[in-house]
Parts: sequence; C-alpha cells; structure tokens
Amino acid sequence: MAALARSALRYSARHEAAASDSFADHVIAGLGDSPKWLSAKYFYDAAGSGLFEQITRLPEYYPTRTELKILQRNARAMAAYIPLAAALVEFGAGSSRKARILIEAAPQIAAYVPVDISGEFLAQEAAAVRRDIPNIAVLPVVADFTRDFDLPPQVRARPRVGFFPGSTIGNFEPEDAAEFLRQAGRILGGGATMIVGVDRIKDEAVLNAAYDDAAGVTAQFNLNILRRMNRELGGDFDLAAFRHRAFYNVADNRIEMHLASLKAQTVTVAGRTFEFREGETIHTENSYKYTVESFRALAKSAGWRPVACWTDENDYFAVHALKL
Ligand code: AVI
Repeated sequence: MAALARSALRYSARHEAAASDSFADHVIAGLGDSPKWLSAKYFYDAAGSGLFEQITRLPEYYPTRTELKILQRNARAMAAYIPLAAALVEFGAGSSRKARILIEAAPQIAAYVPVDISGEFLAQEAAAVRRDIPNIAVLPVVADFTRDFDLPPQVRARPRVGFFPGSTIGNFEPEDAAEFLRQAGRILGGGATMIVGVDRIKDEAVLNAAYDDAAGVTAQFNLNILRRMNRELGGDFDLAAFRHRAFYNVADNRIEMHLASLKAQTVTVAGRTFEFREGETIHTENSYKYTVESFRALAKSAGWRPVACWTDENDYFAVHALKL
C-alpha cells in the first residue's frame, strides 16, 4: 500500500469531529480523551505501509489471499455485472493488483479510474497499468475517496462500476460505511454497479490470530504509530513500555486493536503531557466483520440493491456486487 494511501480512513465521525486534520491536533484530542484513541489512518506512513504489505503475506492474515482467490475464480461471473464500455472506479486504489483481475476478465471495461490520496504512488501504478494494458484509458484521480470528488470528464458518459476491495470498508464505523456507500452512489450516478470486498464473521480464534500473528508483524504495525508520534511530534514514547493487544469483540462484530501501557507512566507528545495508568490502552483500530446478510442490509440502507455475492470454501470473505 502506498504511503498515506489510507489516510482517508476515519476511526469514527465523532472522533474526526473532535480533531482537525493535523496529526498534532488529532493526537491531542485522542490522547486527551477517555478512553484514549487514535485514528487508524495514521498507521500508514512509509514504514506502516511497508508493514501492512508484510501483514498481507502472513500465514494468519487470510483476507488478502482469500479475496484474491475469490476474484480469480469468479472474475468472469463478476464481468457479467459490468456494462459495455464501462469505467471501473477504484476507491483508495493502492496497488492495482485486484483491479487487473477484473480488467482482464471484462474486456468491456474501457477506462480505469484509480482514486487515491497518494499522488506519487497513484501515478506510478497508473503508468504500469497503461504499459501492461494499453487498450484501456487509465485516468487517475488524486482525491480523498471518503469525500466528494469529481470523476474525469472522459468517463461522465460511460456506465460506472465502483470497486472497493480489501475489506477496507470494515475500518469504518458502520454508520460511516453506510455514508461512504451513499456517497459512492452519488459519485457513480444512477444505474451504477459497485463491487465490494468484505471480511466475514467467523471463528474467533481465526480472527484473533489474523490480528495478532506469531511473527509479531501486526504488533510492529500497531506500535509504529508511537514511533511516528516520536518522530513527527517530538514524542518520548518508550515502545518497550507498550504492548499490542488485538481481540475480537463479539458484541460489536469487530476486531479491536489497542496499545496497552505496561506501567503507570507520563508521556510528552505534541507539546502536551499525558498520563497513563498501568494497563490503560490507546484504541487504535476497529476492523468490522459482517455476515453476508448484515452487509446486504447495510448496503440496502445506503440505497444499493445487492445482486450477487461470491465467497470462498471456508466462508471467510465475501465479494458483493451491488446495483443502484
Ligand atoms: C486495511 N484494513 C482492511 C486492514 C484490516 O484488516 O482491517 C488493516 C489491518 N490492521 C491490522 N491488520 C490489518
């Protein structure tokens, strides 16, 4: 994933409202609150993006390879939902690996519109897709995909298909996920199709292992936010005095990631001082899981009509097709 590629993710609308766009203001609001929190969007500096790439290859982290398998096995069936001369609009594009599977299986796709906040990475990916698939128009848009943005004029007359893989939708609070889908519908317009990857509710042990891997990569990914505050905001976090905690919250259908303070301590960051009790945590991420039905209900509440769903032999992950 590109550095900052996911910086559009919100921990929740409430938290976002409490903090302005600057990292320092965000940290002051989150660490000054009770319980303490930080937005998962700040995981993705260059080091965090590299660690996330490593996570996607871990034996315990099933989502990436499961979704890839679902896409590979069902791309032709998915292509049946893609109209002639369509534009494929990928929200938060990052790497084009998953979009390429759809593009190869659906020669009727005439344009690919990757949308990402990281302009540099987007330009590199766009150049690679242009080189490898010369017969489609590649029209990158540098934008925060959670906010309103304009589609390039060249695709306005084309049928549009949205693509949002990776279960990134799970990192939104459910009400924000519905708002995102509503907004995607407004951007794509009437008659649009949307293809969304969603992680499913499953055995707790499988979920817990995926977010607390034996090699400790997810722990490093979580702790990296402390390293980032030290570097960018003059913080004095002792990384050895915090521990990664990840667990499945059954009542709320979500993995929660926290950083737990191993002792009572005082930390200075962004020019402020924050007290930690022993065992007190900073809540750094939620990753919501859905059943096929609960995701369909969410999509319907946002104005979309679920038309198809593809899954894997373990029922771990689902790729949904929605129509406006
Ligand atoms: C980016 N997102 C879909 C990942 C997830 O599974 O929620 C982020 C992640 N956090 C820890 N491991 C992976």
